[in-house]
Amino acid sequence: MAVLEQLLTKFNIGRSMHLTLLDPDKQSPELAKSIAIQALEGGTDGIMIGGSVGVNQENLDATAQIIKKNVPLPVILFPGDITGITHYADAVFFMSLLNSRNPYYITGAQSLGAPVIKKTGLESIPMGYIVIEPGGAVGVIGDAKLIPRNRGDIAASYALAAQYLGMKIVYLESGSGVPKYLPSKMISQVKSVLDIPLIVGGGIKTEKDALNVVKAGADIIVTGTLVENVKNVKESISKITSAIADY
Ligand code: 1GP
Repeated sequence: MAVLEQLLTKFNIGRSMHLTLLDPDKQSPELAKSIAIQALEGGTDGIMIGGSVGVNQENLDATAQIIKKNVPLPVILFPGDITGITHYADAVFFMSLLNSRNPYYITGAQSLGAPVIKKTGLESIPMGYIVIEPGGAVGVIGDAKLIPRNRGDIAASYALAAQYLGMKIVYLESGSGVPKYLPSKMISQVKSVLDIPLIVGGGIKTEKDALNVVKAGADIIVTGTLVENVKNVKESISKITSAIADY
């Protein structure tokens, strides 16, 4: 089954999902494999691979290849730039940073990356990417006109525009490793206008955070920094997936 179809299957029956984000710049491919295996055992629904800084073809290929070979989960690329593409994955979030000031991050990188993706045969999943304060590395690198955390209405307008532009998923991002995940009010305002799945990421560290984000309306949550920092990945992911299992 195609990756989007798998995500939509759970979305359509009203079940929340968890994706584990691995940045190839942050650990060796071997360690990434071990984290991904533990995340699988902890109940994650898929592995995302990408990062804003330091991703190159070598570490990306090696990370995606070893995970694809050893972990029976969808492997989805989350490219920070055109360097984020490898044929070893299953799919790519073909994302446009909708609130960037720089057209490169809205359609420029996409036009450069599209022919490369076509050659790889990767499934391309059109995604509207919206960066909220504080924004982390992607806010700086993607030249985002950061949306204030108390302006869920503005985030919702961008999200609805994404849906009307034909994108299949919306990703609300507050930045990797930020101190606090997005406010519930903003998440629910965005959710209320959408018919497509809503991904929320940035600063989700505990099962309580995860539950709050899902209760507010996220269909899919992403955790990245967490798996880089904890000793027992399986246990940490398992706490999160169990906490959100009934939503
Ligand atoms: C980054 O939203 C993701 O794009 C994950 O954020 O690293 O804070 O989990 P964290």
